[in-house]
Amino acid sequence: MFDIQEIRSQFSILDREVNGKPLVYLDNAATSQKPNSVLEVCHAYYTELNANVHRGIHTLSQLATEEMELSRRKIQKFINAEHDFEVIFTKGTTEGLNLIAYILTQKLQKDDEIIISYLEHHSNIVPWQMLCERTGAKLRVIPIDENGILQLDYLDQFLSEKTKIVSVNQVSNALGIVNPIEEIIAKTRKNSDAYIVIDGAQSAPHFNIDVQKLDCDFFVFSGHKMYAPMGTGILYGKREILEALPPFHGGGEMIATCSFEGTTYAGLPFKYEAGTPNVGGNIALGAAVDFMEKVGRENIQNHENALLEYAQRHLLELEGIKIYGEKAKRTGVVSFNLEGVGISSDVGMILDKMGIAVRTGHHCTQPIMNFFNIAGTVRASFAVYNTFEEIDILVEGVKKAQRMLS
Ligand code: C6P
Repeated sequence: MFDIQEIRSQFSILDREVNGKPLVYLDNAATSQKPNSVLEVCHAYYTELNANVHRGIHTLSQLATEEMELSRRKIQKFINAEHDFEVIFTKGTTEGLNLIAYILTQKLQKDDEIIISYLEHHSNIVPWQMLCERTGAKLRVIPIDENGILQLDYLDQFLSEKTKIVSVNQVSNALGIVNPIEEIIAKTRKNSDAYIVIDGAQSAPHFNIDVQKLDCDFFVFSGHKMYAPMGTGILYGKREILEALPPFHGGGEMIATCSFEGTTYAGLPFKYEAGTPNVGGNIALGAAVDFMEKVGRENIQNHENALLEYAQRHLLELEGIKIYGEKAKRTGVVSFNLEGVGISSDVGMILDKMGIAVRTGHHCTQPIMNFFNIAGTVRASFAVYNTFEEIDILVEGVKKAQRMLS
């Protein structure tokens, strides 16, 4: 049973007002709100359990370690990883992608190639550009058509023995387009030995993820976009790949032995978890997974798809609105501009006065904006607690913005 009011009652923040109006939170692709169960786990951690992990013989340290490792196993199940030690705690997607780009440095030579797509977030562009600078490798970019759909013919052309990395997102944050990663992975496996990296920042909050079925080498996502605290994230990597690659950060917990003559490294996952982790956050990420499993990921996806369909249908009833990626398969996001309104933030400010939170601007995807020859869009993005009434309020807000700005 999917009871939206019961779900909303678990998010205290949804009761607040903004600018004298009930909050309508439609900026979930930037970060989702957190259910009380997650907040309670954070509070309980700091009031009852706080200790460093994997270091102490004392009771609190042991309990905190057990809780964090339990959370790792929940996430292992959540993405269907084969082993819990393939699940590495990070600060988020950005850190995960930078980590991968760093540890693959030795695997690339001058004129090797890295394939990404036009739909990538800057986090899945810049680390690869930096890797190219370090190694002399080249970046190749799968283009999009006017609907924002990836032109996979180009992938066929690009793939060769020079291809060392293919890194794409499963869902575009700017447009909500769902990319055919199964097809991309199949083509890549068939035509190259490249490492396959999936940016799951915008898919993990919405979809069932099965990294074994996908057969990707790496899969990264952020906890804060899926009901967990900020500063949490996951890097999944295949065992044999992570075991063979060098560490990222050096420091405490990632060593087996350390002396001035040299250091040997710990096994997985610790080799990639140098320093004190975000213990409370990592435990709370497990609670966020519990929340999603309890609601049911299929229920989440069905509800969000219904919201998207409803929002798109009603927004398109307005004159002078352009929805980017309108004809593409999408999830969770509607990204648009109003005719004659050059600055998306003007719309965002009017909506904010009505208590509606959306994101405006380039969404850290300037290449997409350049492709459409725009400075930015208004982006409404959905989570499980959003309602059809909230979409009605959004549509009214957009109408008001049209009246005020045209
Ligand atoms: N997108 C948005 O408003 P971090 O910031 O590390 O948690 O995630 C980076 C990131 C990487 N890839 C994709 C597809 C993303 O959407 C994001 C974050 C937010 O769209 C903040 S810019």
